[in-house]
Amino acid sequence: MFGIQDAIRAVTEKFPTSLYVSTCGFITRDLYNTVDRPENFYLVGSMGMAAPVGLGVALARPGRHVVVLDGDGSFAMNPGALPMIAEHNPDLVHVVLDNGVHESTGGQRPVRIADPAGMALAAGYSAAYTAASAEELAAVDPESGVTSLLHITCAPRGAHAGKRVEWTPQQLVARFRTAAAA
Ligand SMILES: Cc1ncc(C[n+]2csc(CCOP(=O)(O)OP(=O)(O)O)c2C)c(N)n1
Repeated sequence: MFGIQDAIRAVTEKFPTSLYVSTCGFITRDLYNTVDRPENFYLVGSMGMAAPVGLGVALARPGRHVVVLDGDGSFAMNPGALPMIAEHNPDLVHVVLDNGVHESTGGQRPVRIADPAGMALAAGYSAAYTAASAEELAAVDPESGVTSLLHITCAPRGAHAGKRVEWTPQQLVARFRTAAAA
C-alpha cells in the first residue's frame, strides 16, 4: 500500500506551484520535511480547519490553485465545511490522506467516513477521485478551476514524522501572505 509520506511527496510533485494548507500533526510535519515553501500554510494545531482555511485562501487569491492536505480523522471532524466549499467551487483540490488512524497522537481509531469521495460529491464538489497507489495517483488529473476531492488510501508511517515546524505562527503568516500575493 502507498505509504503516507510517499503520498505527500507525490502530491507535492503533482502540484508543485500551488498554495498548500495542511492539517495539524504529522501531516504538517511531513509536508514541512518534504518541501518547506513559503507557499505552505501549516495548521500546527487546528484539526478539522484545513479545508475551511483553504477556502478562505482560495477566495482571497482567486488566481491561485490551492491544495488542502487533510487526514481522515481531521476530515471527519469538520464535514460541515464541505457544502460551504462546494457553494464557492474554488480552484482547489481537497486531499484526504487516509491511513485509518489518528497517527499523530498514538494511532487511536478515528470516527470513520467510509467514502470521502462520495461524501464530497453529495456535498456538491465538482469532482472526486480515489487513489491507493503511486500509479493510481499519477493517473488522476483533476479538472482545473473547480473544487475536487482526492481520497488517497495509504498505510500508516509506522515511524515518527520528521522534525516539528520551526517557524513561529507570525513568521508563517508573514511569509505565506507574501507568497500568496505573488
Ligand atoms: C480539535 C483538536 N482535537 C484533537 C487534536 C489532537 N490531534 C492532533 S493531530 C490528531 C490526529 C489527526 O488524525 P488524522 O487527521 O487522521 O491524521 P494522522 O495523524 O493520522 O496523520 C489529533 C487527535 C487537535 N489538535 N485538535
